[in-house]
Amino acid sequence: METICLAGGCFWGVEEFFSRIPGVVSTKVGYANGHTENPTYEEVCRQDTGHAEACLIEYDPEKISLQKLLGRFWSIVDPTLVDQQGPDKGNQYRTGIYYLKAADLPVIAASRAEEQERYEQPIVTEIEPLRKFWDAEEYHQRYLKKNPGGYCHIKLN
Ligand code: MHO
Repeated sequence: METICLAGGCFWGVEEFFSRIPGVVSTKVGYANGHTENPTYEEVCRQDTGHAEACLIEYDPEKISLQKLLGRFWSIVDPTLVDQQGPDKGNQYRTGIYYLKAADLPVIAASRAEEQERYEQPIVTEIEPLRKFWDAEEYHQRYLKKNPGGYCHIKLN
């Protein structure tokens, strides 16, 4: 199994979207690549923690490639927006692709270059190694399965 960490705005919708994709084995939401330890949701909302709301996605590369997963990712974000997705604004809602192994980087770079052709504005999606991932609180995990009809900034179907 392989893992990639994606930030695409509010992590409730991002997790629900990816959990429905065949080949995705498991998902988990959390706070990525900020500078504070053990962040809580409240801190990420109100303070300058540097963390992005993100989803850790474990997938079976024999069923879905990273390239295909990234294609799905681009379909649910506006990668030209700075610190915003949908109506949610703030640094925690920036878009990001955080990789766990360096070998993924060329695939990610190629995918971004291809996606850039669709936009006149530059893609600002952060592409970095995953330095830190703090699990979000249990009530955020699979939030939209627990709360069907809950807030979701992306189109799930
Ligand atoms: N606008 C949503 C965002 C939730 S998300 C987990 C809310 O304020 O509830 O960031």
